[in-house]
Amino acid sequence: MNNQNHVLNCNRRQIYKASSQTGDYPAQSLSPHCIRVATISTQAARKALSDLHQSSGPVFGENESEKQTMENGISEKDELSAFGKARSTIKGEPLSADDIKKYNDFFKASLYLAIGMIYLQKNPLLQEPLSLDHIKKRQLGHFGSVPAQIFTYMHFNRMIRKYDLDAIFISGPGHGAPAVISQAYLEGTYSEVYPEKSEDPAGMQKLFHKFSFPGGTASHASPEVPGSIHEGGELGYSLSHAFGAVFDHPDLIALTIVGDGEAETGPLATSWHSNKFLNPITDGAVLPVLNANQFKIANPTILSRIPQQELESLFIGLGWTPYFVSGDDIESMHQAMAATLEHCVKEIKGFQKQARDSGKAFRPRWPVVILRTPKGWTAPRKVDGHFLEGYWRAHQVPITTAREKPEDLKILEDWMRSYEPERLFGKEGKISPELRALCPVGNRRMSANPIANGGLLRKPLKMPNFKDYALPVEQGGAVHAGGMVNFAKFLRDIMKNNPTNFRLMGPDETASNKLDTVYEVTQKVWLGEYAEEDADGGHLSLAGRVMEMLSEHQCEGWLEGYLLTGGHGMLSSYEAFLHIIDSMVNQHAKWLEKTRETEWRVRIASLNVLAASPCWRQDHNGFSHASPGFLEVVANKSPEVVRIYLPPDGNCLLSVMDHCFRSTNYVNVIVADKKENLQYLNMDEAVIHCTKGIGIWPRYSTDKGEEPDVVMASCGDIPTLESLAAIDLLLNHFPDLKIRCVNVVDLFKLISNDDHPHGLTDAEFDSLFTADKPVIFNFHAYPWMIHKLTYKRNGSRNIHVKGYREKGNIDTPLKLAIRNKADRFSLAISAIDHIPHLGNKGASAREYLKDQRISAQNHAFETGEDPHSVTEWAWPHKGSLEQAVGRLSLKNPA
Ligand SMILES: Cc1ncc(C[n+]2csc(CCOP(=O)(O)OP(=O)(O)O)c2C)c(N)n1
Ligand SMILES: [Mg+2]
Repeated sequence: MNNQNHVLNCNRRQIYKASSQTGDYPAQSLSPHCIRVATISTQAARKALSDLHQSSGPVFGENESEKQTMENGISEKDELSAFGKARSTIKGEPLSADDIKKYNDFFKASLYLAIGMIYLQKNPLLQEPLSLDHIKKRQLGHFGSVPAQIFTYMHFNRMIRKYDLDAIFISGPGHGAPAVISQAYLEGTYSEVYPEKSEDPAGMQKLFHKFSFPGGTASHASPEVPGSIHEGGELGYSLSHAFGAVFDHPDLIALTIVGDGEAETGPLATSWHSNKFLNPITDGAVLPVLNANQFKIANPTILSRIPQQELESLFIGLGWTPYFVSGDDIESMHQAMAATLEHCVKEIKGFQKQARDSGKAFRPRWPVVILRTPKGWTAPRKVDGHFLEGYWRAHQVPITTAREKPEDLKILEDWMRSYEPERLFGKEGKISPELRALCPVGNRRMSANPIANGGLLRKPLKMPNFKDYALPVEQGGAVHAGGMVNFAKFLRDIMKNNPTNFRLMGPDETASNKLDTVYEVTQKVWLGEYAEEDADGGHLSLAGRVMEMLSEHQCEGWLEGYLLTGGHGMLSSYEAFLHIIDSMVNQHAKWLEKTRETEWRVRIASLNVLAASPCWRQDHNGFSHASPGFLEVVANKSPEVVRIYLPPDGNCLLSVMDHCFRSTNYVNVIVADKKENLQYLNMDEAVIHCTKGIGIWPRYSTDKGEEPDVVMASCGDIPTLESLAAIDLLLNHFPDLKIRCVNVVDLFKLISNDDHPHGLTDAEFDSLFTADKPVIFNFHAYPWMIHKLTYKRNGSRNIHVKGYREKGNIDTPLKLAIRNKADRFSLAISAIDHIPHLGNKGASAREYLKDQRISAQNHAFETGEDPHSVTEWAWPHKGSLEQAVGRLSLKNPA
């Protein structure tokens, strides 16, 4: 029987046995051709599933008395237990008795530090009997997640040393920060970065005291934690960050703890599919360790309460090879974990070698470890008659009554002493050189890996000159062009110039957002199966710089991970569905804000989010696709890290994007329509306008050197169009009106300079908007946002904002604007209403404009289109001043 047939005829369990016994890895014995490998793997998975169906036994808890004994002699119920001697898919005892002793000591030392961080403010080595004075008044932190994270981290250190691996650690349940901090401390990195937390009793006391304490360290794997790129405060993004980190870092392994609670979140649940986007030649690998510690804050977790075979099948279905390690017996668990991680590392290396030697990328069934350990492993099993270890009560501070009950203080002390701090740290408060030797050295320490301080690796992009892509605009307001299609050429050349450090993410919308010109230089990475039709414009490839998965979460998470490890990129998405990642962008902005206070963190490339397909052009999709509220979420973040740009036309879009791609440590949100629109500024004018961020447009103004009667302001491409059309309407009726046209590109120009570094001073603001004249402001998003930004300004009461008011359906563009009172007629009417001296003189014009508005609506209802006069509207050929003078002379011939 040849190797392929052998694999075809095995079920999963047999494959494990064969591979663990022979040290052979299934993929190495398979054809290197990717499609063939995928087919074989699929068949193996189908076989496993059909075995499962035939053997469907009782569901856990359904039939407790009837203990079903399985192939391995373990009952199904026992298999789900986190207790007992180690049970593992991979057998083997790679550790000597001496190794085990050392690993056990290291485990205890790290656990002691973790529990010390939660409780102690004095007596760090328990050299004195524990008293209330030694315990923090307010104990904060989480223990439940800690032991398994420490256990995994330290066992992977053995792999790093043995195979000289380049690795980082991602803590999915980041609330287990005591795990990563204690490891960084034991590796020496923590004291190098924070010298006051030295490796001696005084430094240890500071480490403990300042953990989760005002002015101290966060209780999550926040930016202050060396080696972290993932805070894990908001659960769900560990795997997508991990994948983002390994893209284009072919030697990197991201060891990633996934909480079994975290695994229930939408983003995490779908992130397992990231394996279909990872190229084993050019990318590194992610080794996920699902910590099935059985509980969340106060509930069991789903994945720990389904039969093991079901869980195994789930992972097979997701394209992974699951390896179980279950139990709490420390000695056997050390052996099982050591053997399993070694097997996984060899498997990863084997797959990579196969792909790299052959030059043929394929999708291996990457390994995943499912680590079933008790939550709060090594804590007392019961306190005050309640379960602690192995139950959700271990989630946060495990014993909360130590200050109130002397007997509980004693339990705490006994528990802490069980980790033997005096023996392991000695009087000097430092672990022995033998224990330290378990850690890698220098940058191989996961806490010191420069990749986790991505700014160190970031190289500025090789940027083409954006002016070379200028749209010719000889006559402002008269030329129609596709600004987005044009920007795509610039983007294409950025991607061409930067083939290994720029990625474009999109939830199936790159083409829809008119960015598909990039496919001239790169394709969409796709490690799934291929079909005949894909050759017909599918743009799929085993290697490509565009990443499309219909999950805004994955696109955003990948991009964040990529930026945090030195890359550059952009996410384009329909504006409305950016709300799906409100929370992720929120968290990333918080991360950036914190890194500003973390001096050793080097600035990373900005997160560029292009909100395309905006609310004003949703003629075919309708109401569901019109939601411009993402801007508000972003605007609430720290002003130091967020920027919002609304370029009014194609040349401004180029100028803005050039700026964003060069910037660092920001979240840049850029809003731009993808359709053909009027162009207003030539490239030189656009550069000046975008540099200022806000300005008067003289070509569309009639107030030169005089007090304006009204300021017609706009922000956003479509709102600018309607505002200019409104100016034209007004001048048709009132040729001698002094109108000032102001356009805003950089939204934060509006806010006070006390509140945002881009904000105008009051004097600057007044000189543009006046302190006393009416301002009719047409805004892209919800109108209240402009009121919020300008409420402190002198003339704030005179600012009348139009914008998206949550009205819509299948509308023509003008009809949609009318519904929201942001159309040219409504804007002109509003101007008439607010210009005091027009008074009754405005009545006939007002009536005329109302009539026009009704006719335009009727036209839309009857024909499904806007009137020609609207769709073909262009700014009259002369500048507005000359135009007005011309109209005046027609009205009053000399
Ligand atoms: C998205 C999100 N929802 C809710 C929470 C609140 N929360 C913090 S920890 C936790 C339970 C986590 O359980 P698990 O992932 O199993 O981690 P463990 O502590 O067991 O390692 C929850 C619900 C959160 N941090 N993030
Ligand atoms: Mg859990």
